[in-house]
Amino acid sequence: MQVNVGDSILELVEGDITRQDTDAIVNAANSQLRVGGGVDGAINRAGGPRIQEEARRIGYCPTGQAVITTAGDLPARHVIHAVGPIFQGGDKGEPDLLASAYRESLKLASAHGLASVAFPSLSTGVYGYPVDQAGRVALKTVRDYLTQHPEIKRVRFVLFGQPTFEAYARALQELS
Ligand code: AR6
Repeated sequence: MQVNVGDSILELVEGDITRQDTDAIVNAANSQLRVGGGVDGAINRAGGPRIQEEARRIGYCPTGQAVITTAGDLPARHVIHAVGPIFQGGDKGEPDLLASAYRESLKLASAHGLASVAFPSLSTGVYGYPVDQAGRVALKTVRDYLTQHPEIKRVRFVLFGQPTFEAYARALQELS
Protein backbone atom coordinates (compact mmCIF):
# COMPACT_ATOMS: atom_id res chain seq x y z
CA MET A 1 0.00 0.00 0.00
CA GLN A 2 1.44 3.39 -0.92
CA VAL A 3 0.59 7.04 -1.41
CA ASN A 4 2.41 9.85 -3.15
CA VAL A 5 3.37 12.90 -1.13
CA GLY A 6 4.54 15.44 -3.68
CA ASP A 7 7.24 13.56 -5.62
CA SER A 8 7.96 11.24 -2.70
CA ILE A 9 6.43 7.88 -1.79
CA LEU A 10 5.07 6.83 1.58
CA GLU A 11 4.49 3.08 1.69
CA LEU A 12 3.42 0.35 4.08
CA VAL A 13 4.65 -3.23 3.88
CA GLU A 14 4.38 -6.17 6.25
CA GLY A 15 7.80 -7.65 6.96
CA ASP A 16 11.17 -7.63 8.69
CA ILE A 17 13.05 -4.34 8.84
CA THR A 18 16.47 -5.99 8.95
CA ARG A 19 16.03 -7.07 5.32
CA GLN A 20 15.38 -3.62 3.88
CA ASP A 21 17.89 -2.12 1.46
CA THR A 22 16.84 1.48 2.05
CA ASP A 23 19.64 4.00 2.74
CA ALA A 24 18.70 3.87 6.42
CA ILE A 25 16.58 1.68 8.65
CA VAL A 26 15.32 3.03 11.95
CA ASN A 27 15.76 1.15 15.21
CA ALA A 28 13.32 1.36 18.15
CA ALA A 29 16.05 2.07 20.68
CA ASN A 30 16.20 2.99 24.37
CA SER A 31 17.90 6.11 25.76
CA GLN A 32 20.93 4.14 26.96
CA LEU A 33 21.40 2.79 23.43
CA ARG A 34 21.91 -0.67 24.96
CA VAL A 35 20.73 -3.65 22.92
CA GLY A 36 17.27 -4.74 23.99
CA GLY A 37 14.62 -7.04 22.58
CA GLY A 38 12.12 -6.53 19.76
CA VAL A 39 13.31 -4.80 16.64
CA ASP A 40 16.46 -3.61 18.46
CA GLY A 41 17.55 -7.17 19.20
CA ALA A 42 16.80 -8.24 15.63
CA ILE A 43 18.81 -5.36 14.10
CA ASN A 44 21.84 -5.95 16.32
CA ARG A 45 21.78 -9.71 15.75
CA ALA A 46 21.56 -9.35 11.98
CA GLY A 47 23.91 -6.35 11.70
CA GLY A 48 26.73 -7.60 13.91
CA PRO A 49 28.78 -5.90 16.65
CA ARG A 50 29.83 -2.72 14.81
CA ILE A 51 26.41 -1.14 15.34
CA GLN A 52 26.57 -1.53 19.11
CA GLU A 53 30.21 -0.37 19.20
CA GLU A 54 29.25 2.93 17.58
CA ALA A 55 26.12 3.26 19.69
CA ARG A 56 28.18 2.79 22.85
CA ARG A 57 30.52 5.58 21.81
CA ILE A 58 27.52 7.90 21.39
CA GLY A 59 26.27 6.68 24.76
CA TYR A 60 22.89 8.34 25.25
CA CYS A 61 19.87 9.61 23.34
CA PRO A 62 16.93 11.39 25.02
CA THR A 63 13.36 10.27 24.39
CA GLY A 64 12.02 11.89 21.22
CA GLN A 65 15.49 12.19 19.66
CA ALA A 66 17.59 10.03 17.32
CA VAL A 67 21.23 9.21 16.56
CA ILE A 68 22.85 7.56 13.52
CA THR A 69 25.39 4.72 13.20
CA THR A 70 26.68 2.29 10.63
CA ALA A 71 24.37 -0.55 9.62
CA GLY A 72 27.18 -3.10 9.98
CA ASP A 73 26.42 -6.21 7.93
CA LEU A 74 22.86 -5.19 7.05
CA PRO A 75 21.82 -4.29 3.49
CA ALA A 76 20.98 -0.73 4.60
CA ARG A 77 23.83 1.82 4.87
CA HIS A 78 22.89 3.34 8.23
CA VAL A 79 20.86 2.60 11.31
CA ILE A 80 19.05 5.58 12.83
CA HIS A 81 18.36 4.83 16.49
CA ALA A 82 15.16 6.61 17.53
CA VAL A 83 13.88 6.63 21.10
CA GLY A 84 10.10 6.64 21.28
CA PRO A 85 8.20 7.24 24.52
CA ILE A 86 7.04 4.60 26.97
CA PHE A 87 3.23 4.80 26.91
CA GLN A 88 1.89 5.92 30.29
CA GLY A 89 -1.76 6.52 29.45
CA GLY A 90 -1.30 9.11 26.72
CA ASP A 91 -1.44 12.34 28.72
CA LYS A 92 2.27 12.55 29.56
CA GLY A 93 3.30 14.09 26.26
CA GLU A 94 3.55 10.75 24.47
CA PRO A 95 2.09 11.91 21.12
CA ASP A 96 4.53 14.83 20.86
CA LEU A 97 7.48 12.65 21.87
CA LEU A 98 6.50 9.97 19.37
CA ALA A 99 6.12 12.54 16.59
CA SER A 100 9.49 14.00 17.54
CA ALA A 101 11.19 10.59 17.31
CA TYR A 102 9.97 10.24 13.71
CA ARG A 103 10.80 13.83 12.76
CA GLU A 104 14.30 13.77 14.27
CA SER A 105 15.02 10.50 12.44
CA LEU A 106 14.04 12.10 9.15
CA LYS A 107 16.10 15.21 9.92
CA LEU A 108 19.15 12.99 10.38
CA ALA A 109 18.41 11.29 7.07
CA SER A 110 18.16 14.67 5.32
CA ALA A 111 21.39 15.89 6.98
CA HIS A 112 23.25 12.78 5.77
CA GLY A 113 21.90 12.96 2.23
CA LEU A 114 19.88 9.75 2.56
CA ALA A 115 16.94 9.45 0.18
CA SER A 116 15.14 6.38 1.54
CA VAL A 117 14.27 5.39 5.10
CA ALA A 118 12.48 2.37 6.56
CA PHE A 119 10.72 2.69 9.93
CA PRO A 120 9.31 0.08 12.28
CA SER A 121 6.30 0.95 14.40
CA LEU A 122 8.13 2.85 17.15
CA SER A 123 6.96 2.38 20.77
CA THR A 124 4.23 -0.17 20.03
CA GLY A 125 6.03 -3.25 21.37
CA VAL A 126 7.83 -3.25 24.74
CA TYR A 127 6.93 0.45 25.20
CA GLY A 128 3.19 -0.30 25.05
CA TYR A 129 1.86 2.49 22.81
CA PRO A 130 -1.54 1.42 21.36
CA VAL A 131 -0.89 0.74 17.71
CA ASP A 132 -3.95 2.55 16.32
CA GLN A 133 -2.96 5.76 18.06
CA ALA A 134 0.73 5.37 17.27
CA GLY A 135 0.04 4.71 13.60
CA ARG A 136 -1.91 7.93 13.23
CA VAL A 137 0.88 9.96 14.84
CA ALA A 138 3.58 8.20 12.81
CA LEU A 139 1.94 8.60 9.42
CA LYS A 140 0.86 12.19 9.91
CA THR A 141 4.33 13.20 11.10
CA VAL A 142 6.07 11.51 8.17
CA ARG A 143 3.54 12.83 5.64
CA ASP A 144 4.02 16.40 6.94
CA TYR A 145 7.82 16.06 6.82
CA LEU A 146 7.79 14.76 3.24
CA THR A 147 5.59 17.66 2.19
CA GLN A 148 8.41 20.03 3.14
CA HIS A 149 11.45 17.84 2.40
CA PRO A 150 11.39 16.45 -1.14
CA GLU A 151 15.02 15.28 -0.70
CA ILE A 152 13.59 12.22 1.05
CA LYS A 153 12.20 10.21 -1.85
CA ARG A 154 10.80 7.18 -0.06
CA VAL A 155 9.66 6.31 3.45
CA ARG A 156 8.66 2.70 4.02
CA PHE A 157 6.94 1.49 7.16
CA VAL A 158 7.88 -2.13 7.72
CA LEU A 159 5.18 -3.54 9.97
CA PHE A 160 5.72 -6.75 11.87
CA GLY A 161 2.63 -8.94 11.60
CA GLN A 162 -0.78 -8.43 10.07
CA PRO A 163 -2.55 -6.66 12.99
CA THR A 164 0.08 -3.89 12.98
CA PHE A 165 0.01 -3.63 9.20
CA GLU A 166 -3.78 -3.35 9.21
CA ALA A 167 -3.77 -0.68 11.91
CA TYR A 168 -1.37 1.42 9.84
CA ALA A 169 -3.36 0.76 6.66
CA ARG A 170 -6.50 2.12 8.37
CA ALA A 171 -4.60 5.15 9.64
CA LEU A 172 -3.20 5.88 6.18
CA GLN A 173 -6.67 5.64 4.65
CA GLU A 174 -8.01 8.10 7.22
CA LEU A 175 -5.14 10.47 6.53
CA SER A 176 -5.48 10.40 2.75
N1 AR6 B 1 11.03 -5.80 11.84
C1 AR6 B 1 10.05 -4.90 11.97
N2 AR6 B 1 9.35 -4.72 13.11
C2 AR6 B 1 9.67 -5.49 14.16
C3 AR6 B 1 10.68 -6.48 14.12
C4 AR6 B 1 11.38 -6.62 12.89
N3 AR6 B 1 12.37 -7.50 12.73
N4 AR6 B 1 10.74 -7.08 15.35
C5 AR6 B 1 9.79 -6.51 16.12
N5 AR6 B 1 9.14 -5.56 15.41
P1 AR6 B 1 9.75 -2.94 20.03
P2 AR6 B 1 9.45 -0.30 21.35
C6 AR6 B 1 8.01 -4.68 15.81
O1 AR6 B 1 9.40 -3.64 21.28
O2 AR6 B 1 8.04 -0.60 21.73
C7 AR6 B 1 13.73 -2.78 23.00
O3 AR6 B 1 14.08 -3.60 24.06
C8 AR6 B 1 7.20 -5.04 17.02
O4 AR6 B 1 6.29 -6.08 16.71
O5 AR6 B 1 10.88 -3.44 19.20
O6 AR6 B 1 9.77 1.04 20.76
C9 AR6 B 1 14.56 -1.50 22.93
O7 AR6 B 1 15.89 -1.74 23.34
C10 AR6 B 1 6.51 -3.71 17.29
O8 AR6 B 1 5.40 -3.56 16.42
O9 AR6 B 1 10.07 -1.36 20.30
C11 AR6 B 1 13.84 -0.59 23.88
O10 AR6 B 1 14.24 -0.81 25.21
C12 AR6 B 1 7.56 -2.69 16.89
O11 AR6 B 1 8.54 -3.41 16.14
C13 AR6 B 1 12.38 -0.98 23.71
O12 AR6 B 1 12.40 -2.33 23.22
C14 AR6 B 1 8.24 -2.01 18.05
O13 AR6 B 1 8.43 -2.91 19.13
C15 AR6 B 1 11.67 -0.13 22.68
O14 AR6 B 1 10.31 -0.52 22.65
